[in-house]
This record gives sequence, structure tokens and C-alpha cells, in this order.
Amino acid sequence: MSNNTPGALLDPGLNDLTSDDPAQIITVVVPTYNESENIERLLETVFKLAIPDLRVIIVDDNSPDGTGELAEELSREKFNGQVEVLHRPGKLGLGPAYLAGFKRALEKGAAFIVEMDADFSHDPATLKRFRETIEDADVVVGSRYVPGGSLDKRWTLLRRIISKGGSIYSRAILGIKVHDATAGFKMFRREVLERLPLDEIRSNGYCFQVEIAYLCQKNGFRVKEVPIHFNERVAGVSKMSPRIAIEAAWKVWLIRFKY
Ligand SMILES: Nc1nc2c(ncn2[C@@H]2O[C@H](COP(=O)(O)OP(=O)(O)OP(=O)(O)O)[C@@H](O)[C@H]2O)c(=O)[nH]1
Ligand SMILES: [Mg+2]
Repeated sequence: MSNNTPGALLDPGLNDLTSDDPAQIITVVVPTYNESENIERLLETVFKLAIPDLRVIIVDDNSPDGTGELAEELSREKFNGQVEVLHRPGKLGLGPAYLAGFKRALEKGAAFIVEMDADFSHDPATLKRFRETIEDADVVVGSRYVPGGSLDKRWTLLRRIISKGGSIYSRAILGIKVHDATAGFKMFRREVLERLPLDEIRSNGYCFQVEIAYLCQKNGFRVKEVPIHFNERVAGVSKMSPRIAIEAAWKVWLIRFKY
């Protein structure tokens, strides 16, 4: 719980982020590229959950629509230090954006680190379930492909095939046990990210999620899946393309031979 006692601060610059117990801090890392239509409502939704010791790190790749500046402004004026924004010079990809966010979250003392999209595909309300589930796990995966999990009705057949097929393909090649191998909504204990060789991860996009899933399993971490409904993005433009899917398909083999 926040207590606003200056002595309890982990970082003097983050005034509202005091914690009775630093071992409880949850940091949600949200990569953004052109998410100006979503970011304010996303932050509002996340903080309305009133989860104690929750913080957000936004990793923006110099979005042409001004998401980075908007996030800065929101951080300063509305969320009073609960939100930190990392700015990168250009669109350098989802994987490296997450890695930058993970490292920052660890530096800031996070006990639990979350990957979450900015476009409401991942329902922020699930964070509570993640937090409960991680009590008996090291990694929690928001999974579309376990009983109770589902996809937005508006997804085209092609997109369903690419998504489910990508998961089956990656699981077959890498022996990944988790049912949703490309899941991008996850919570990790800090010890997991401290142990994984973050500096060696080169994957991007879907492959990044596959590589992380593979490494978590290979390092013997306890992984639990929580069923989620995956919503279509509520606003903004998709960055998904067939090129990304094709790239992911052959890069899975690189992961297999790398480790
Ligand atoms: N920092 C950063 N964020 C990115 C990049 N590419 C995508 N993102 C963000 O990563 C999250 C997932 O990307 P999406 O574009 O939603 O990908 P998707 O969910 O596969 O596809 P759609 O929902 O259909 O757009 C979103 O929050 C994006 O804004 C990137 O190169 N850099
Ligand atoms: Mg999306």
C-alpha cells in the first residue's frame, strides 16, 4: 500500500510510488508506437483498478502521432510520478522495447514485471488475476489457447490461422509446453528476468514472445497460464503484417539452434 512516507521512497523522483513493502511493486511495461488514441484511457483504466504499488513504464519509439509527448504530459500532470516514459529514437521494434522496459523496471526495484499492449487487446483487469496466480508461479501467461481463453469475434480466419498456427509451430519446434507460445500478456517475478540472458535476446515481435517462453521453460521456471479473451484493438492502426509472421516462422529455428 502507498504510504507517502519520504523515507520509504525507492526513488526520490517517484513521489507517489512509495511502498510499504517494496517486494510487492508491480511494474507494467507498455510498448507504444502510435497509440495516442489509447494511452490516456489505458492509464486511467489501469490505475482505477486500485492495485497497490502499481507502476507503469511506457516505452515509446518516437511515435509520429506524439504518443511519447502525450505520455510524458500525462505522467507529469495526471499520474504524478506513477508513470515513467522511456523514449527511443525511432521504431526499433517490440522486442528491444520490452527489454529496455524490463531493465528499467528491475533498476527501479519491481518485484513483478508485466508485459501488456497499449491497445486494450489485453484487458487490464486481468492484472489482479495475474497477481494472485503468481503466488504459486514464477511466470503467468495470459493465454488465448487454454479452456476459457478466446479471440475477438472480428478476427479474420487468416489471422486466427496465423496466430494459432504460429503457436502450434513454435511449440512443435521448440518443445514449448505453454499453449499460447506467442502470448504478449505476461507477468514475471523479478528473479526470472534477472536470470534470463536479456542481452542475448535479439528477437522482435512474435518471435520475442516465443523466445521468452522458451527461455522461461529452459530455465526451469514455474509457468502458469490464465485464460484471457483477446480483444481487437479499440483504436489506432495495426502494426501486424504478413511480413512479421513470415519472419517469425524462420526465426523460431534460430532460437532452436542458438541455445
Ligand atoms: N515501442 C514500440 N512499440 C511497438 C512497436 N511495434 C508495436 N508496438 C506496440 O506493441 C503493442 C503490440 O503491437 P500491436 O501493433 O498492437 O500488434 P498486434 O497486437 O499484433 O496487432 P494489432 O493489435 O492488430 O495492431 C502495442 O502497444 C504497440 O503500440 C515498436 O516497434 N516499438
Ligand atoms: Mg494489438
